[in-house]
Amino acid sequence: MRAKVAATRRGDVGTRPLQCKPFSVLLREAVASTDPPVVGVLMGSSSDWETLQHAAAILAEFGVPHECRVVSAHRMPDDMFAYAQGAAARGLKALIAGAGGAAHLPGMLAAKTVVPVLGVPVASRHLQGVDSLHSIVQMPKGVPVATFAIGAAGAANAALFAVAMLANQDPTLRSRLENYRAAQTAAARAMTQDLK
Ligand code: RP5
Repeated sequence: MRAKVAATRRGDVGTRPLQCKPFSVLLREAVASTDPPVVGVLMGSSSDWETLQHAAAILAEFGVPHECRVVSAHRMPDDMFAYAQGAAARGLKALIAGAGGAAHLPGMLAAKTVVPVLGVPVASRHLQGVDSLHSIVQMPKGVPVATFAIGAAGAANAALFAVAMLANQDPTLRSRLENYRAAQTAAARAMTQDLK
């Protein structure tokens, strides 16, 4: 049991090990995937990758085809609008969008597509991401952005949420998600033993 718990803490869940690769390799693989992406992982800057790579890692673990792009709301607004406007036609089922500071990216993407947008507040230097959180979560009525926790946990949970949405139509994915949850539960139950 302890070996299984240790494995789970290392990142092994379900029947397959989580990928533990350098950011650069993971990003290159995600971008280079030949399968049509069903999830877009978007960020306002490459400096957000440290956070958003946790979303990409989860999608890779579950075998969900995805693409990772820098699409800045304020530095490349035309590109951002073009991406959002083409998302549904390209077969994207969810957009995970992370940004920091006055984080417009998730809300502006949502303004230009009906594909669900999952917002990830990136921790900012001066306000530790509280500014990002408020910017993303406080969407006025009519254009929702599902908002997650600040930082890596939020990025991972946004990806798990995307997996859960896709699993509604995909029994294989649902089974993987159930295995993931079961492994997590087993790890938590075994934690008491480690206190002794
Ligand atoms: C936002 O500004 C990005 O999402 C990033 O979190 C923040 C800082 O960007 P850089 O100055 O690091 O490029 O647009």
